[in-house]
Amino acid sequence: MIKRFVFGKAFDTEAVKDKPEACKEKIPYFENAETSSFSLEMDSSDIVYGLGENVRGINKRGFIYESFCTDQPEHNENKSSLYAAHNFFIVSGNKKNFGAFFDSPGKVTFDIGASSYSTLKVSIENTGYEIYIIENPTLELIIKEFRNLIGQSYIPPRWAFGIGQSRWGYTCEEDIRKIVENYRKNKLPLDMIYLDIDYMEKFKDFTVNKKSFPDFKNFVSDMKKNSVRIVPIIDAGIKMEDGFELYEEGKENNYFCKDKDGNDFIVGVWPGKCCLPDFLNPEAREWFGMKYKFLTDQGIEGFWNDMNEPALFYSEKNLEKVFDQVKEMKKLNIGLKESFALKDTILNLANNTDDYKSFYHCKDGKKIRHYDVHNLYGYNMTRAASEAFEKISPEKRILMFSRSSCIGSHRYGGIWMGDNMSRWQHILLNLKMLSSLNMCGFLYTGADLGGFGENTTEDLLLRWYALGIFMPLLRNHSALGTREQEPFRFKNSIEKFRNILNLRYRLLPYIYSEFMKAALQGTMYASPLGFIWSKDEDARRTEDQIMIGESIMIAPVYEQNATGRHIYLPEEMKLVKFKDSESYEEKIIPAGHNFIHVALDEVAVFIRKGHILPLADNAESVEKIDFENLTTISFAEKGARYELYTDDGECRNPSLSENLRSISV
Ligand code: MIG
Repeated sequence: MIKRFVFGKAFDTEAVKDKPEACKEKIPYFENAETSSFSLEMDSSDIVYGLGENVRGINKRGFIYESFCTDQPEHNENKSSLYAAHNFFIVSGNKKNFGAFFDSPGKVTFDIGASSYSTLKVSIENTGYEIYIIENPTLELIIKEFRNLIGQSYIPPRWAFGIGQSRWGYTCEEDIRKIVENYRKNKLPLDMIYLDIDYMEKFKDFTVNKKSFPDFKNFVSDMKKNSVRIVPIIDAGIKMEDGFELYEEGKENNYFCKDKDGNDFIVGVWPGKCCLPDFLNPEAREWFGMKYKFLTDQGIEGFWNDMNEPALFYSEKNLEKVFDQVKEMKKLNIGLKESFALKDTILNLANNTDDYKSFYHCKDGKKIRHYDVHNLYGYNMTRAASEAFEKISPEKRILMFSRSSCIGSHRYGGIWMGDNMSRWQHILLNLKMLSSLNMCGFLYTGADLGGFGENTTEDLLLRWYALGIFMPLLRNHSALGTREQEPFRFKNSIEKFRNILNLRYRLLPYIYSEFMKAALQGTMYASPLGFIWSKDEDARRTEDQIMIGESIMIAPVYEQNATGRHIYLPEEMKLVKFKDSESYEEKIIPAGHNFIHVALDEVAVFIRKGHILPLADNAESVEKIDFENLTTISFAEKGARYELYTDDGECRNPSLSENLRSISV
């Protein structure tokens, strides 16, 4: 059951489409002693799930999280905000089992037992907001009801479940042709190559650099003949440049965010000085969205939206101030205090709170301060694209995922997990994030495999793929200046990589099927063990294993030089160790605590009792997968069945019931 509580006059985030009647009674569970602050007492049995894209555990207890979308490249334990605002959590324990969604577009702070381990306190900065409380006997039902409330998750085209290769540093056609050639030559499957900012002309959105891509349309079509889709990046900031059509149109029609005096607000991002499209203004949204057509007209079928927190290197006004301050400081004898002050002055240039407080949106003729609706920016950029895609491509799905997001934008696109680093701890972080994101409606998601920042190593990349092949969005991406990390760079291990990557395509019918069921039924694609074995205390406390769909559990190795790992099985399961994509070992593992060996070139999967894992043959791209002739590995009696979802992979309104097919053993 869902109850809606309204406080003050809330800005409509449109996270919820059909709002239930507001309740007049007092909000349950929480004490609302101070204005805009809600607290509740937790006992030792309470686990707090949710909050989507954040650091730390599946159980969020013991830290303060802040919803304020931030370009945060350090995904460390001490970071309260990443790129998203996912204000939904579940408290689950002996005496409580409910979900809570704090629908507010501004800053919200979740002190989940940090200040006091037994107190959960939510503080909302805005005075108007809505809260939804969802009560149900099971976690699965809470999720279903919440997901039904916020609407169906975004569904990408099926080819977007293939393998993608990306790198900030591919600049021209030849770079990309070489990458594709290497993939194909080494028999590594591939479906997508991503274009980062260097494909543009001077980092201008909706332009293609003619020198590096003399015939872009032809290039895109060539790649597609080889079953490779080109997926370009789009940035939030628009370069201020006289004569640049996008800029001129935005300026002329007042489609940009304004300062307090009504002038275009000027910020610095990649192209230098930029203006920010006002994505909260429906007209501006439509205008920006239709610009994607410049690229779809050239055969592009997918995009990623970046820097849309929005990330600001500086604002023009603040930059002037900082230059003055630094000049002043020149006169000082720079000692301890002054040296810190100098550093802070410079560091505060980027993503400055005062800057977020000094520009405005316009909606329905009303001026709205950006800071108060900050978390809706990336959301509405994604929405701009998605709404346009319905017109541009009414029959076929278009791939869209974003860096910044907020509950609501899960209907319009997926997200990637942002700028992680080539660190072992990030494998585990990405695993935990995956299930937390599913709770909040984000299903099409994945991490930069190998790590975005810093230099990867062969073993790290192999282990990361062993998790990544289960993520709906599977992309190897890295930053400019870091070690090149395409699988074929590791000459002595190409076969190992080939085996792991091939396995993705063998698993793809299952992954797609489970993804589609989760999207169409509002369920989890990747879920914590506690969601299934909710009475099993060890299962509830397991933070490094997750279920992928109904049939399998994964337990990736995330420590360097480990030969295997500890696992906990709530019940007897069948371990399948894939050695290469064709041969595997099977073994029944009893319930309880176990240690299993998993070599660097193996992938371990646990099949749940009574369940079936369907597998396709190897294929070099998604379109070459034979979805008709599947084999199975099962841990089930004769007669057991698996309902496989298949469709044409592109239709916009897929139906669950019409696309299920029984596979039995
Ligand atoms: O400030 O476009 O997260 O994936 O490669 C960096 C360059 C801007 C951040 C994205 C990353 C991308 C990079 N971008």
